[in-house]
Parts: sequence; C-alpha cells; structure tokens
Amino acid sequence: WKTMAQDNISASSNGGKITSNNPIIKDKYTGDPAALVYKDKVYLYAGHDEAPNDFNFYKMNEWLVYSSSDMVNWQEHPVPLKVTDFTWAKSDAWAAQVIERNGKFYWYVTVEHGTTKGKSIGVAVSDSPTGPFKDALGKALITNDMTTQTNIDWDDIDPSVIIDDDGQAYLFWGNTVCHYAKLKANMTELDGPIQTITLPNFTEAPWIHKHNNWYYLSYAYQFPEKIAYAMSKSINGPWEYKGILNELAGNSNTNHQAIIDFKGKSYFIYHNGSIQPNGGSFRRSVCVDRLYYNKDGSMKRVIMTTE
Ligand code: FUB
Repeated sequence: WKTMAQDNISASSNGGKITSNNPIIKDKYTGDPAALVYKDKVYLYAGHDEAPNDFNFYKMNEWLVYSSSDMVNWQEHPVPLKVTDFTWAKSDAWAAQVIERNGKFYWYVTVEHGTTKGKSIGVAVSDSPTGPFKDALGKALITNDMTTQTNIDWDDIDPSVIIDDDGQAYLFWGNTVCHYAKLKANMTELDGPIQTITLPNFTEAPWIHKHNNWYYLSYAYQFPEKIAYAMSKSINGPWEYKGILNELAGNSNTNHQAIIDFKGKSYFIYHNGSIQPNGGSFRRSVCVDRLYYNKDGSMKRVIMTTE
C-alpha cells in the first residue's frame, strides 16, 4: 500500500533545480538507511526508531522496508524482520544492508547478542526483497570476540556488503576500527581473515560501493558525525582519503549514509532528526538527496536539501 507521495528529488522548471520534500518517511521515525537496486525498483531498508520522546537512547526492535520505482513515491511493505527473528539476539535493530545473489536476498544486521557480550552481526535470507526474512544461520556471523582491536563491545556494527564483478563478496563493518572480510559464495560464512583498514577519524557506518571502476568507502567521520570517504582502484586498497562528503545532519549526532545509482542518477541517502517537535538523535528520519561525481571520479560534497 502507498503511504506517501512527494516531489523531493524531482526537477523543477527552474533549470533542473532539485526541490525537496525530505524526510521521505513522515509517519514513523527511521534511521540507518540502506538501499538495494533490484530490477526496476529501489528497496529502502531502515531501522525503526521507537524511542519515546523522553528517552535519550536508541530503542529499535525491527527493521522496515519501502520500495519505489521513481525515488519519489514510496510504498511501505509489512515489517520484514525483527530482532526476535534472531533467537540468539537480545535487542537493538541497528544498522543493516541487503544484497541479492542468485535470486536470494541476504540481509546483514547489527544486533545485541543475548549471550556473547556486545554487538554482533547476523544474516537473514529471503526469496523476495520485501521478505519475510528468516535467520540464515541460527547464530551470529560476526561476534564481539572475533575482533580484538578495541576494548569496546559495540565495535562489530554497521555491516555493508558488496559483490565484486568477479563474483567475490565482501563484508565491511565496524565502529572505531573499520574491518572487512571475504564472504563465501553462500553469503553466510567468512572466507578468510578479518582485515582492518586505517581511515582518518573513522567512527562507524562504512558503506562500500563501486562506480565507473572506482571503489568508494564512505563512513561516519568524528562524532557528531560528518560523512567522509576514500577511493581506491582495488577493493583491497590502498585507500586514498578524499575528504568530507556530507556535513553534520542537522540535529542528529549520526548521519549514516547509503549511496546508489538508479536509472542514470546517483543518490545519497542518510538520516537527520528533522521531524519536529521530537525528532533528534534517537528519533531520526531518512532523507534522500542527489549525489554528483567529478570527472576524476571524486564525489562532490552533498548539498542536503535542508541546508
Ligand atoms: O542506529 C544505531 C546506530 O546509530 C547505528 O548502528 C550507527 O550507524 C548509528 O547510526
């Protein structure tokens, strides 16, 4: 069913200027967007921010999915995945990303583990981009004890996944330290060691994407978060730091980006805290703005339509 129609990301008559109707989801608080282009649609996945107005931390029990064929009209689908779908998890439907392989959809999620202390990454699978999704493993794919570079127990968060042109899949994730590892073709097992990437002021939220033979690793930079990025000709680096891609997102201390190409245009999807009077860092809202590349492959700083 349709929940909304709006004209952000539409070209107006005054010279193609982008007009905005951000945030794109107005009837719920949504954070940590990830987007999947599949066939002729975009599927937008987001965590559902459910923190009461007087509660100043994340309260997130489920993820949501929306689809669009024009980036303007978004259809909400039934809730496709909840923390309770992972029997080994306790709470915290934090950042996640979906990818398709051979007609199956794999959803990498952050959750709080029920027995191993700290955040873990799980994977759910479905035959449809809108679900329903089921836990693929019955246990975590990444647990807090697999990475020892920090003494925090929320360092294994924010998975981002890519399948390279040669069919090799990679999972990137991390808080404070950026990790990555190969995935086997079954998409549910690591295929080799966990490696780290050194990036200036890396906080969290890596997003890996490829565009015209360049690899891009964007991430949340400092805290409160801006989004910065690095570029490489190889997915294994070396990564060249390229600077700030997006400035602070209004009144949210996180910013959490996804980047896609769809029907010949590029988009930067992120969250801010723009629904007033109660929006903010724990009651966030997904927004979409256009992204532009320079001739040398670098990305222009995003102009948020709230700026
Ligand atoms: O939504 C919870 C956490 O906030 C995410 O995992 C981070 O990326 C930040 O957006």
